[in-house]
Amino acid sequence: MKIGMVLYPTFGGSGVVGTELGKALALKGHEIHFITYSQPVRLGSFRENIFYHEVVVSDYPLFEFQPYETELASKMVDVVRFEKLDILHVHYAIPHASAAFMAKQILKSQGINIPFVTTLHGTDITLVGRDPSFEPVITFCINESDAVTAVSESLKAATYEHFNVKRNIHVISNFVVPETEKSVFSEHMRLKYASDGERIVCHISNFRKVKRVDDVVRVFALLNKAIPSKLILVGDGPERYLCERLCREFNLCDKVIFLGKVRDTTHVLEIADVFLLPSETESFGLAALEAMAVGVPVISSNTGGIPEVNIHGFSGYLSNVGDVEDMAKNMIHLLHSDNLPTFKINAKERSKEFSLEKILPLYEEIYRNLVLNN
Ligand code: GMT
Repeated sequence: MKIGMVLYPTFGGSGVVGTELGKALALKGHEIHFITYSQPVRLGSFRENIFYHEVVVSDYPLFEFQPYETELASKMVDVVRFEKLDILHVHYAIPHASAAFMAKQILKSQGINIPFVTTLHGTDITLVGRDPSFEPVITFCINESDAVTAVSESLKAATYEHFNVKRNIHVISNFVVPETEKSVFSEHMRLKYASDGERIVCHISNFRKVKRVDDVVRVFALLNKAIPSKLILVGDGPERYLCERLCREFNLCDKVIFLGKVRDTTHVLEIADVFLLPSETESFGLAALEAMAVGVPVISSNTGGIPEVNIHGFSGYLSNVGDVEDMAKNMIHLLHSDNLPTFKINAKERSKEFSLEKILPLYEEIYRNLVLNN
């Protein structure tokens, strides 16, 4: 099939899922056309069956706000027509689903019928989408999509709860991609960040409020009183400053390492002992799954879709949002040398439930049904 994949090209989870899905489909022989405003970070180098169409946004002086949605819809029309696409798959409802709807109507007027699939990822429903200024458009686009998928049961339930949506929503979980590169774990690398006997805690996010990065520092402060350890923080965003301030306040500057944005996080995760995700809300928690896939257990909040990924007492532990004492207590228990090896094995085992081989055919089946019935 010829598939147009529309996504955010940045470090966000929805862009990662869309890019990895496109790459995996291309490997299976499908022709994938990525449509977005900049090259997706996970796209990597030249590959067979992959094409990238950049949406260039005009900066005409009249526009105080650039009309990205209009340019995106026009680009979709162009790519569908001239590359003869069979289907469009848009990741994250805002504004991708409404742009796809617009493109579909334009193409219809030209005698071309193109189905589109919308994948809901999280904040498009739980935070941004619920904003009354977006709600009517989101509701309409979800109802008008030819198929809708959500990355967890929890996100599906949230969609029915907050929007006037009656249609079927397929739950297709996020997935982990098997490593193509060889592991680079080395004791030498680990010793650069933590001395012998110290544990390494890792957190990866976009440092937005919803991630509660201050809780990451608070949990680490409690842990560090009991177990000598280091905290590696990957990513950047609006709450980083707050995080840095807290580290100074708690006198932890020599124990916390801010790496900033990292393209391939696997190599950082390989030297970690535990991953910490205390989010306020999380539709799935792809970062946690990626940690588990390299054998790193997870201490997390029990919100949204996280309990569908992290199993309490098996691949890690879950606590109520904001309960930093409980998270620290669980982390101390998990990091004990009698427990850690089992949790590491379990985390990896659990991640296998989300293997690419299990998930990819579910998307292909949706595409096939729509294309055959088009
Ligand atoms: O976590 C973010 O803020 C980024 C956001 C995105 O849309 O790029 O992530 C959401 O989608 C990911 C991929 O499906 C999920 O794993 C994340 O849980 C979800 N984030 C939230 O729900 C906060």
